[in-house]
Amino acid sequence: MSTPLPGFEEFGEPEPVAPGRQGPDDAGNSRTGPGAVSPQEPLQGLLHPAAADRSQARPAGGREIAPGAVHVPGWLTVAQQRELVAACRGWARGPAPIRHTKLPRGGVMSVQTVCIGWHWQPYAYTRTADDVNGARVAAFPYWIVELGRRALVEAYQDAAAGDGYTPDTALINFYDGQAKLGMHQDKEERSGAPVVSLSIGDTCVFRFGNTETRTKPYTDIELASGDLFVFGGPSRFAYHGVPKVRPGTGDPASGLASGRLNITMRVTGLDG
Ligand code: MD3
Ligand code: FE
Repeated sequence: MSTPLPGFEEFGEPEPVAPGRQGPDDAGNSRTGPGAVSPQEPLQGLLHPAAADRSQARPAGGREIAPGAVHVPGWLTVAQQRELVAACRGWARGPAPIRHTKLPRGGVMSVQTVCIGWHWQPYAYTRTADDVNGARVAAFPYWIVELGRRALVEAYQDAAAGDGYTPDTALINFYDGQAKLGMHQDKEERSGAPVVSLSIGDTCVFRFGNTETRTKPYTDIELASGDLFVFGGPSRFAYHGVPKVRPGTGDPASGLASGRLNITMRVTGLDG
């Protein structure tokens, strides 16, 4: 008998139906079969620029924490958060299910991760999830590329900032109330293109360090549901981590009853 992954029970729970929706299959997607809500098109298209209703969102532009590192609180509307949560639930089910990543020296990460586009396993990207079930990873949908470009335009307040930005992988991290992520650099990508991070659910303490050491100096920032963070330029290779999640701080209207979801899109610089 298999033991459910801690935290996955809540993450895998079907979200309540939003007011005004007929039901979970109003876009023709089954939420129970393989690949359910793993949409090449988001359910209601709210993540497409043309369809996005920004009236509930914070005005664009954010705070520059360090050169190239920009935090935009409240960037995603609640409706967009729900749509992203639904898509992430689909990817969490497969083709390679979400898991606690095993580290080469025998450790296991408290965070649970599922990847799209490319599969990340410490410390390399592959097209198949060899440390999970060997399945080929889910395709990276174009609507996420568009979302990433719009994130750069709005964070950097530069209409051209998204030009030529074509992320090809995303790591989707789920944190239960106890999960943490130690200070690390992301350097498996052979590209200095920015990383776009989206947070949903419980607030966390995000620790943004420096490029030289995994210790001080660092800046602690709270990342809440709907927040965008872009890491470009010299910040791209800075050490960072998540020392703490604040359980119970998220609004279930995001689609997540508990825990924290973080989506980071990246350019691997790999082909094939
Ligand atoms: C700065 N994730 O997946 S997002 C990761 O909240 C990761 O799950 C954290 O660190 C999370 O690797 C932090 C912010 C983030 C992500 C990637 C970065 C910041 C980054 C890569 C380079 C520099
Ligand atoms: Fe990271």
